[in-house]
Amino acid sequence: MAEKEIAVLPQLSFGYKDLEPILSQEIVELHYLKHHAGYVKKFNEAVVQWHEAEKKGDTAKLVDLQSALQFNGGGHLNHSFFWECLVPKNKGGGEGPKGILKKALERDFGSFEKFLEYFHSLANSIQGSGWCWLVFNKNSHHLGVTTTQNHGTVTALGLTPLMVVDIWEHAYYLQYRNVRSDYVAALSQILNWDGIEKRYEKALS
Ligand code: MN3
Repeated sequence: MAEKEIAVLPQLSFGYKDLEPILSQEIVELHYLKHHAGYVKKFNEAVVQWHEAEKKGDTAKLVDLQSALQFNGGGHLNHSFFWECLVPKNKGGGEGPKGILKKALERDFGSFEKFLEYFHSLANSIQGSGWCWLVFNKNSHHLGVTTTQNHGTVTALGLTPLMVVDIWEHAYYLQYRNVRSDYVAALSQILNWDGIEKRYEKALS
């Protein structure tokens, strides 16, 4: 065993029920306690195997472990970030950005509403499972919307993540069935724009 597990399931800043009616308690509980916790467990197991293979000098095993590390580690990081992007409706969820992020969204997308429209269209266009992101590009100094497949991360693409939405069926199927677009539209009502704006300010500094 490794001395200490590297990935740890983070505390949520809200209760399982607090995102209702947008996300049911059942969805949040399963998503957090089964799916996210599962990625944490499998990532930590892969790290232990990595250390064993390293000790043995087993190159083939090290190479084979790459995809488990990326998939489960990306799953853990992306879910941790997703939870941070959410806040209950009665605590400011969905209230759009007010300061410099509002101006930047207007500059890069025309308006906050047009940004949401574009974000929703890309989220709805993902084939299979993935994530839809609002990112900041430090080279161009512009905001962008991008998607990753499975548990791909945007840091791997050199982008700074500002906000993400989970577009795996497990994120919505129990409540929204096959109508992903309803889930994506409803989720806008619990996005934590205060936090997203703070992240943008930090990315600029
Ligand atoms: Mn998920």
